[in-house]
Amino acid sequence: MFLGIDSSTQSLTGLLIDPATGQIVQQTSVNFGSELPQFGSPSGFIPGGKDGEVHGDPQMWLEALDLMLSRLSAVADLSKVVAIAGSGQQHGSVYLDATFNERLAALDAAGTLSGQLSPAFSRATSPIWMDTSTGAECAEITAAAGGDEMIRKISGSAAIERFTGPQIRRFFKTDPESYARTARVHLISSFLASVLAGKDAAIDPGDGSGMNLMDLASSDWSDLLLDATAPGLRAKLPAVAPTQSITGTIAPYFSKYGFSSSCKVARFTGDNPASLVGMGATAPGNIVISLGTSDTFFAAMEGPKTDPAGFGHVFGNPAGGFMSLICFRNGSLAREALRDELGVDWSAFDVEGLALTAPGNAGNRMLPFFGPEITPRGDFDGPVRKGDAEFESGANPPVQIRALLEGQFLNMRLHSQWIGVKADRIRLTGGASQNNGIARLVADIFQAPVERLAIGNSAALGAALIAAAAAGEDLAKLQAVFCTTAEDSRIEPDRSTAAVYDEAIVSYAGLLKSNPQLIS
Ligand code: ADP
Ligand code: XUL
Repeated sequence: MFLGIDSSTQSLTGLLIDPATGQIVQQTSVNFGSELPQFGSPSGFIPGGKDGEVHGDPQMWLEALDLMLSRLSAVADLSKVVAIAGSGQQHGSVYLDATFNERLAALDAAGTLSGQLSPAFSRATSPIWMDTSTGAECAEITAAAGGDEMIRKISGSAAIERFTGPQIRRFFKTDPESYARTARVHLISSFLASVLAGKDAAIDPGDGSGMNLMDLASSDWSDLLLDATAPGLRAKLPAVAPTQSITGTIAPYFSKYGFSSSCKVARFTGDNPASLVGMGATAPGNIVISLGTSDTFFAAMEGPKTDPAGFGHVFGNPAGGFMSLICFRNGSLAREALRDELGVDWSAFDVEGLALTAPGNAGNRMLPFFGPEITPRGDFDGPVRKGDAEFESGANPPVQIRALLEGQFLNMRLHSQWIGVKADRIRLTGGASQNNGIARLVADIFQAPVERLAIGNSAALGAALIAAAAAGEDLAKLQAVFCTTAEDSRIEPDRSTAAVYDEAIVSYAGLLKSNPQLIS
């Protein structure tokens, strides 16, 4: 069997596959907010950060790993696991002092991970992808590296607030002593891989390309970008190594969950690159839309093409080559905010709720941003509504809901045009993908068929497939078995709505342009 672990924004999941039978053997999740309330992170991050700061608690991720493995070991024989791989929410970083390696090597099964490793944190909390506090650092890095286009060409992305390089620079500026004490900066993915292997793990190109530090062409750190970011940074970073490769064997600590001492720990990657694998989309042809805490839009890419507007990214594709990715911060969090504001449940967002209104929403439009947005960049503190008086006053729930959802997917269509491929087929994943009303709307707005896979957690599945591939199994063959679409899951677009949405995208773009909260 192979184990995939996904440490996402709101939960940590373990998923076991058996390639011999083509079955998912078990999957189990730990929800950070509800199951680990002692960390005060109801949505997976520490609320109330100032000036755009959003941090998570690395102790919480360690507790969740112990808890998930103890649960999994109660229902599955983990001695049969040949290899483990994993994925983490991207861009988030963990800061460790010089004792980290010794502590990893000395892990005692009688204690807990967080109890034994927390003293090695040189920064108590970890900035995560929702953090927008590094505007000044992005400008400084851009100037020092020779401009926007240079950074984009080398790393695949302009300097981006949530990316790890700008976050590291901010730490260096605000707390230089702790930065100096930091011997290792890990991504969440490589941090968890290090813990499982009991030794320092490399970063893979899929997650490494989300740092504004890696040279896409060579898959190594760029000296120009390192120097523009913070002093002495190369020595603080792990190496970059291919996604389908092995870090080492599992640390003896984990024998308490039944793992064999020969179990391998493969490379960990970012949740989106892992999801590309788990959605069977590593070769060009499928576009994936993931509706998790954030909404993301991604696809395998023939060659590295960057977004001239600076919002989209090029990441390493775990199967080789590249992938495009665009991230929308106001994904499920905005849908949840409107749902709670209106006092309705998800059924109001589903087919029946949407049937109360017509495609195009009679011209009522919403900029669907309930908090800061990254695509496009803007300091929104609530949605912007434009339409008839009743709508603008916030009344009439069905019209509000359609305006939010149409706004989200028009915004996605508008900001994915730079990739230059017409979607032949969209594969939908993430928590909100099970909502049939939302799935239908995606098909109509993109005028492309939408499919959903039989398995919901594509990042954890992708990680399990990466583990198997790193141990020598054939990835494409495994994808053909595991990445199958659910029976009757295909939704064809309603062609009669094409003209409505072609018009809607123009009026949406106009509303966006005229908005003063947008940051250019
Ligand atoms: P992440 O991996 O980022 O933690 P998930 O992919 O697990 O997130 O998605 C979780 C989110 O999915 C929930 O927070 C919720 O907002 C959303 N969700 C779950 N069910 C529905 C539904 N039926 N309709 C719309 N959204 C839903
Ligand atoms: C991608 C991004 C998010 C996180 C959390 O660039 O910031 O999708 O990976 O899922």
